[in-house]
Amino acid sequence: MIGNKMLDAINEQIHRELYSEYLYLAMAAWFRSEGLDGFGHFFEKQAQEEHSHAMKFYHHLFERGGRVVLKAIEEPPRDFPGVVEVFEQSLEHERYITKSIHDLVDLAGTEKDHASASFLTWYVDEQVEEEAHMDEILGKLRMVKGNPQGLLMMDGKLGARA
Ligand code: OFO
Repeated sequence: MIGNKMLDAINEQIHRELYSEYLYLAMAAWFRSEGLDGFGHFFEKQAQEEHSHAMKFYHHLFERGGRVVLKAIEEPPRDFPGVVEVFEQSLEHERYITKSIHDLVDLAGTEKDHASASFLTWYVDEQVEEEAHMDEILGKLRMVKGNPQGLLMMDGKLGARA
């Protein structure tokens, strides 16, 4: 059975992952409203991934005899200043999520919760990928420097995200 500290901390993490889903969906909606449907598609997929991250925690709590408590999800931004800024914000958000995962790993250590420590290794690895992915796209966008042709080429590429 999971301890109360870990239970509360994972419930907070479920909220963070669901907020991530909401944030990326807001970004997707903004891109689609700007006519960049490929970028929109990319962030819709990202939002789906965040949902699956939340659900993995959700099922973990039930497997450990814990109770899932869902909290209110705050409204994400409606508008974004530009394409590069969206990726800067996404990278910053992923770094924040990485820190929260590392804090959970630390808590699992102090609580001697070996089951959670083992479960969390998947998230530690996933966050390396999440940050690298956003960083890579950000790097390309900085190279493109708002050039419409380059932007449309990237829109086509990101629109193919499976
Ligand atoms: Fe769930 O990794 Fe992104 O936020």
